[in-house]
Amino acid sequence: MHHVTTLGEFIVQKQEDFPYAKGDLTSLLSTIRLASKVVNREVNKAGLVEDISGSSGEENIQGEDQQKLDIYADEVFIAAMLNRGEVCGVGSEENDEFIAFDNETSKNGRYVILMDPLDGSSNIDVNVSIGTIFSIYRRVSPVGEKAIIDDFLQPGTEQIAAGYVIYGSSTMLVYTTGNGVNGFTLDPSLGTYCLSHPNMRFPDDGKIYSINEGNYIKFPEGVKQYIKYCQVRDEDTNRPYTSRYIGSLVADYHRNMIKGGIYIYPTTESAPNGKLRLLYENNPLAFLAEQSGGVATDGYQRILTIKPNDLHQRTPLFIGSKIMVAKAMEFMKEFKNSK
Ligand code: AHM
Ligand code: MG
Repeated sequence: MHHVTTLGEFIVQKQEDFPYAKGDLTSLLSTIRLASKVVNREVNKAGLVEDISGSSGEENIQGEDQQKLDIYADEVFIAAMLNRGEVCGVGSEENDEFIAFDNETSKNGRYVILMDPLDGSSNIDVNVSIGTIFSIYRRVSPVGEKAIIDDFLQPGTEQIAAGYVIYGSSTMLVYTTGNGVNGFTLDPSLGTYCLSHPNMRFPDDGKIYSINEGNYIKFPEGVKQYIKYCQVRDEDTNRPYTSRYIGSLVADYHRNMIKGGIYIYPTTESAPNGKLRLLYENNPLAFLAEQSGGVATDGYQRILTIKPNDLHQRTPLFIGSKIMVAKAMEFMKEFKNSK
């Protein structure tokens, strides 16, 4: 049998690279690994078991329908964090306020985590890929006390680690601690994540553009012009490009990071800040993109330097291969003042 590096081994090896670190980030990554397997088990049963599919009948703070699996995943991750004590608080797309853990072990946790426990959840009931996205920061409040809002409202440049789990045709966990991006595929027969995609690199250029073109008439002029550019034939630049849109950010991002491409969720007339959330979706994916050689902006500026002022803040997202994002930003600049 050839040697396979498991995620557990890999996390420990990386800990050995930082002999003076206390090891709690290592344990936190192990907590995420474990919780993701629990969620994966339920995701794989969607369609078979009545009580996990479909709408819960509740709405989140953004007025969006919550699926039963959204809530289940949220509870699993929060319970895992609470029980293991590495983090002092959790901010989740599914909860109006952040949760500050109130037990002694957690109050001594040095990290906070922000997450979208189940992204792309409208795809659950139709057996299309969905994901979990997470982002880890060092707290700014004193260790030993309860977490405060400032622990969560840090710019993305302060992230210590970020990643996602994609529940796709196979389940993968992809993460960075600021030293490149590595991907692990879950071997379902062993229940173990194995290093399958070491040192993932975003191709500098690509042929795929991903955007919900149903919203076309509501897009800013720069985006409309960029879409036209993608569709025009030009052999030198490999156009026309291919349009691919799953509607699960994690899955669209993952494909583009492997094949080369751009994902855009711009502002629209009805969503003046776009749809996606800075803290739960855009920052973690921006960190992964930059760590793999890609780029992430809001159309004009780097996502990671935006200073958040609200837990559920939204920003537009232009993320992907650097040549493609640069071109889209040229159009945004050129047509900035067009109606
Ligand atoms: P969610 O967090 O409520 O699942 O919403 C985020 C999802 C992304 O995964 C996806 O890229 C986007 O919403 C799709 O939105 P739209 O249907 O407007 O294209
Ligand atoms: Mg989401």
